[in-house]
Amino acid sequence: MTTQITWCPGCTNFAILNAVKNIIKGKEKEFAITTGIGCHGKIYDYLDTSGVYCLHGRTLPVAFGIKMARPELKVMAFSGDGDIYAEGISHLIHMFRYDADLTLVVHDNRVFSLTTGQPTPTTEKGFKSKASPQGVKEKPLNPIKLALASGCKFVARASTLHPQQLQEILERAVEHKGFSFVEILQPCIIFHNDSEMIKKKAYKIEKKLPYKEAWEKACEWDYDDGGKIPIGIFYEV
Ligand SMILES: Cc1ncc(C[n+]2csc(CCOP(=O)(O)OP(=O)(O)O)c2C)c(N)n1
Ligand code: SF4
Repeated sequence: MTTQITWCPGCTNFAILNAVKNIIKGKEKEFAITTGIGCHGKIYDYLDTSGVYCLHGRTLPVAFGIKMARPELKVMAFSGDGDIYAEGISHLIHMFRYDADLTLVVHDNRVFSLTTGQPTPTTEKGFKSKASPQGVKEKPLNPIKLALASGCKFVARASTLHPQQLQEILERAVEHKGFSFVEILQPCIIFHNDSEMIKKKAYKIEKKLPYKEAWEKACEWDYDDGGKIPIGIFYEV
């Protein structure tokens, strides 16, 4: 049973919800989902599938447990950037190594949105908020580089501003045998609206890349100023 939607009107999470709905439509019983805690986690309430609404940062170990117990299910884990790159980072690195057959979907809005906009590991330097009044001092984490360096065999970046491509990437990720990692740029229109910057800088990855070129592409944009933003599948083996 689905519940009343409490995302802000116009929230870019709707693009992810629509893509996932299209993918699982008519096959709801073949899927199980897990989520972290945050705005992203509400996707659990809006999909008609079985699953677990997990503790903050723990979407992956629970998804892994479901996959071990019910290997015939397609398992999708949802997370926010705060959820997986801060609280859940150790699970993520080990999941890259374990290569369990499940898909991680990261709604990366580059802030902790549900708790009103504190910076996360992917927030750019200089970002001011109630929790960082003098601006963020640290260089952001580049999750694409982390995935490639950790041996992940399906590494992709999508964007809610490119919904058709987003759905295609998610479809490929779900079909992939092994762990698939989809980092989605999902601007929070209330606390971190970088939609214009993404629109201006995004371009599509057109061809399959060998590892070295995937790494070079991942380095083009380090979640800070400068650089074009490649969107697509960086690496797939
Ligand atoms: C262990 C723990 N620490 C902190 C919180 C408070 N908390 C709830 S939601 C949230 C922010 C989630 O941010 P993110 O994962 O980026 O998801 P978003 O809301 O941006 O989708 C935090 C810090 C919590 N629920 N549990
Ligand atoms: S706070 Fe941001 S991410 Fe959360 S529902 Fe509103 S627009 Fe969406």
